[in-house]
Amino acid sequence: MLIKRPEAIKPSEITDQATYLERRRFIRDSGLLGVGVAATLAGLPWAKNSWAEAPDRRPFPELRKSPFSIDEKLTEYEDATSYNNFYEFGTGKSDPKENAQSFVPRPWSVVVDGACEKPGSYDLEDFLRPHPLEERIYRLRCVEAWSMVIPWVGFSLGDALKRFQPTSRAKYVAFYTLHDPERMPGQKRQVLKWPYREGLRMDEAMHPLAMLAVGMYGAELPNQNGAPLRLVVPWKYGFKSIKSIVRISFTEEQPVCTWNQVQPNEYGFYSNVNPNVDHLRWSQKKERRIGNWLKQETLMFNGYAEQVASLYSGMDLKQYF
Ligand SMILES: Nc1nc2c(c(=O)[nH]1)N[C@H]1C(S)=C(S)[C@@H](COP(=O)(O)O)O[C@H]1N2
Ligand SMILES: [Mo]
Repeated sequence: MLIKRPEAIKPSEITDQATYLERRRFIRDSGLLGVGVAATLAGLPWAKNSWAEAPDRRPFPELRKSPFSIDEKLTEYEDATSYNNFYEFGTGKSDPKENAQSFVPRPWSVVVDGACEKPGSYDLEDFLRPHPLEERIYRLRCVEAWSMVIPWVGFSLGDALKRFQPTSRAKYVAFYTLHDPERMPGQKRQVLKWPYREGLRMDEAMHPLAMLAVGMYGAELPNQNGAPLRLVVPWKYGFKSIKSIVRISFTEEQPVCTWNQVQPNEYGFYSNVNPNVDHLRWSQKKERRIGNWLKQETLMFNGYAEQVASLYSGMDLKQYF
């Protein structure tokens, strides 16, 4: 199937900004926009997860819908793009949006190395080309006990990894964020050991739920959400979902992971969402869904237990937290 990535979209196919604003104005003037409008819009088939939620990014038309999607109310686009963790752009929740505006996530390449037959440095376009994009609505549970529901755009991580033909020595896969303090000003301070690094066991990485995302809400990723390429591992705490990836490395040993490196007694390598294993400093039993008043129960593996629990059978999840 031929997939149109933003680069391949003809201008005539894109609703331009003016038309978009016109449409938006029409919706507002006709009284649709207001209290509860997100719910209203979300209920309309043409508007559900529409790129109209992401006016500043180029849309991905004709996304296929993934059967992995959950049926829960989406977090408001505004919340998902202004309440972020992305320490490369500052440690406050509103810092990433503010400080990532001038970041240009192009040109971009991804180095693939380590235990594989096809290592190399790939232009982002070449890296993405073989993969049909789809929309997947996933829960995102931060270790800080808040959560969101986000419609990602991307594809299964495993489909990408297979192309590089990992060898039998590949037991883990490591991910690295761009390290460029001029473009990521938060890296001028040593709040973390840069670059941000994350990792998965090979079987976790190959699980179809693990995803590489290039967009959200039907359009390209905003910078603050990890443009142009990020990981999304919905059954793990949010910090495993590393942003702005420039290197993927197949390793024999368990890779160093940034938060685990900083506080190994608070942030484990696995970091599977688990209401029964408290953080050293707070309970993980409940979470605040951004946009809701009342807290809700946190689900085992963030609600993905049926799909992923078998990856950890026989493991003591209190020990391997
Ligand atoms: N490179 C990098 N990736 C990162 C982070 C970060 O600080 N740097 N924060 C993580 C954390 S703690 C969370 S909860 C999610 C937040 O993703 P979002 O801002 O898109 O919701 O990104 C994760 N990925
Ligand atoms: Mo997080």
